Amino acid sequence: MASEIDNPRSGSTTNGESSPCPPRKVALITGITGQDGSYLTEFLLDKGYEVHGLIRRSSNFNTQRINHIYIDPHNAHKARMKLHYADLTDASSLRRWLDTILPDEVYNLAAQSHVAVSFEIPDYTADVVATGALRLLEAVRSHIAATGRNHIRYYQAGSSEMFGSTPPPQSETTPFHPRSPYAASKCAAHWYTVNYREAYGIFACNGILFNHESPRRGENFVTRKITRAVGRIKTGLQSKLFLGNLQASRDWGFAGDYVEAMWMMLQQEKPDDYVVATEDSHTVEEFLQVAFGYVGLNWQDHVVIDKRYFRPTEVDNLKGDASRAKKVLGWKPKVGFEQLVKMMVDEDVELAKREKVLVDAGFMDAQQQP
Ligand code: NDP
Ligand code: GDR
Repeated sequence: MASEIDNPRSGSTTNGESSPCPPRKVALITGITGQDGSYLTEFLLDKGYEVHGLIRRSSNFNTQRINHIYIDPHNAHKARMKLHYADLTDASSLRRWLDTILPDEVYNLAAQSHVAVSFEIPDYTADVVATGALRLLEAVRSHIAATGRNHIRYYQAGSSEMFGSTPPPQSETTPFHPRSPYAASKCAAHWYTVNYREAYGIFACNGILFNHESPRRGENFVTRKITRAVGRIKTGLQSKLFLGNLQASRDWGFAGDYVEAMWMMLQQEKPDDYVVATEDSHTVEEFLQVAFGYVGLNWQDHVVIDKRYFRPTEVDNLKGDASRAKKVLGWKPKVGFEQLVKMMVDEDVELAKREKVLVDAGFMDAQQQP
């Protein structure tokens, strides 16, 4: 699915005709196949951008979240989203695509983003999340030095996990106290980004985003794990849901709202770092209550606590203070907690109904669970 690209700076439209319009803005996104990458791509395409995504090789297709906006590159005049093979662990690929694509904006969303998994594969997590960000920043720096394209802007996907055990409310001035290899790696990426801004004058921003969810959320994050289970229990495909710590609190927003904040940061006069959050926090147990209650189920009848899902060190309480983003960017979330949970449950009930058709027809094993 990865494509050869046209040169977006050729001064002509993608169908080869000359155009009096200024050239489209060009964005380069790492992590385009992830939850945020898919929403950001839709958002930027709507704004008229040409979007280039770096995808990594996998033995199965990993483009499910963006298939609906993919246009075969053989219809090059229609395709404004293009995909290229690269990897945050491969510095040469990053520099090569920067030199070829000539982006105006670079969004670094790629990560081994699962906190619990980062305890299992800490070395790899650091390589992708910390050193990967450094590789991309260095590629941007050397690209600017070689081409003089110093208008290029860089977004780093930072995380509320960096605050770790520091009590809420957490803002841009709250000290970091990371509680996992993932969070420590995000802290390193944060400071690399600050350093490249200060040392080389690169327009680089850290978005410190609190948890954001959607029907496209990976199925092993707690919100989606719960809403998938609600759908499957409701349709009779599953009866139990195994979870870990139900007392952790998170500031959960909608991913579609949060990608707009990423873009807004790069439209400012000066680069800066911003907390993006709803300023509203709920426990995992409260999420369970809303999700199960919405379809008339009692979560206590189905949830089983499994020690396997507890982490060596937990982040107990995250609740953001997004005053700077509200004041400077004019950003505010549109989707609240209950609306978010219901949106995810609605989609997962529909998904479970489709699964049931396959199970009933003998094409799928009902025991298969995320
Ligand atoms: P996902 O896990 O859904 O997506 C991660 C993306 O990174 C995928 O496209 C994945 O590719 C890609 N990726 C992983 N490893 C590599 C690699 N070595 N080289 C290139 N690409 C790679 O994450 P989200 O969309 O939820 O999050 C986006 C970013 O924001 C991440 O950096 C995450 O850490 C950060 N973040 C997320 C928050 C959230 O609540 N969602 C909150 C704060 C920060 P593949 O599809 O092949 O696996
Ligand atoms: P988080 O999200 O660690 O906040 O990181 P996750 O949904 O994995 O966990 C949230 C809380 O739920 C508790 N929990 C469980 N978590 C999972 N995954 N599975 C379970 O069965 C389970 N039971 C209880 C966890 O202990 C935790 O307290 C997400 C990721 O998107 C990061 O990349 C991002 O940086 C942060 O959000 C902000």
